[in-house]
Amino acid sequence: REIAPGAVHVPGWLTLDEQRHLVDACRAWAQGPVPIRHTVLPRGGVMSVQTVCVGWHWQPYRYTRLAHDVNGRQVADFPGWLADLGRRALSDAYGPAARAESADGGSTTSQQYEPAAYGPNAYEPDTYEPDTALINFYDGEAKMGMHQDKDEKSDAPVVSLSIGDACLFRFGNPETRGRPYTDVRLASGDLFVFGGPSRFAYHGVPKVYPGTGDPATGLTSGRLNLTMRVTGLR
Ligand code: MD5
Ligand code: FE
Repeated sequence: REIAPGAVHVPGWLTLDEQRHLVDACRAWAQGPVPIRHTVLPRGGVMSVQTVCVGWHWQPYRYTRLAHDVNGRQVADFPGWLADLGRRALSDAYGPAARAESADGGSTTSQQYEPAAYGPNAYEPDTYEPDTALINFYDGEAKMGMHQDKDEKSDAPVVSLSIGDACLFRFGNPETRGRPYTDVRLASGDLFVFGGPSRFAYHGVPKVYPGTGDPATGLTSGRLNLTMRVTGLR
């Protein structure tokens, strides 16, 4: 499950109920106050992915309170329940049990674990205060090229939740857009946390696998990805 130091994949982390709740919330955010849209990049390119933001609005390549590039309105507030979910995600991915597990090969008897390894916030689930979420919707053809997420002025971890169709997720390295990288299939309900040395790694989504989602989530086609971040802004 630890793909690289600080990069932890937890398959099937969300229950079906939690996935349904997130789909409902994302559907509401997609309607407004700032509707979901294909982001237009500064050089005129249009992203195939559709994005809606909560807390802070991401307009490439900065965060603002108002969506100047869409309708000028303020995005929805970042809800407390979502921050709680983010803290639970960090604690499950990085917490004592997870650390004991990776340290002693899965035995739960070990109570010895390394304290926070990768800087302030990284492995301190209780103090994690995400203030923005980017919600990406991928139809069957959408993809995301290899990039780094470096518009946040914080090195706190990013929590990523996937719902709906599975995808091919390409986890690279912090140095180059190219190899070496590790390909991981992300399915509905999966959690991925990127912290420590993996926080600024290149990554992308080369393809979505249409028809692989469970309609019981409430999403009948496409892939939803919600990432929580700390902008470091105020
Ligand atoms: C997605 N979203 O599946 C991905 C999941 C984005 C984006 O890439 O920028 O909206 S987030 C994956 C991620 C975030 C932060 C750091 C790293 C990966 N990483 O270091 O690999 O729609
Ligand atoms: Fe990204």
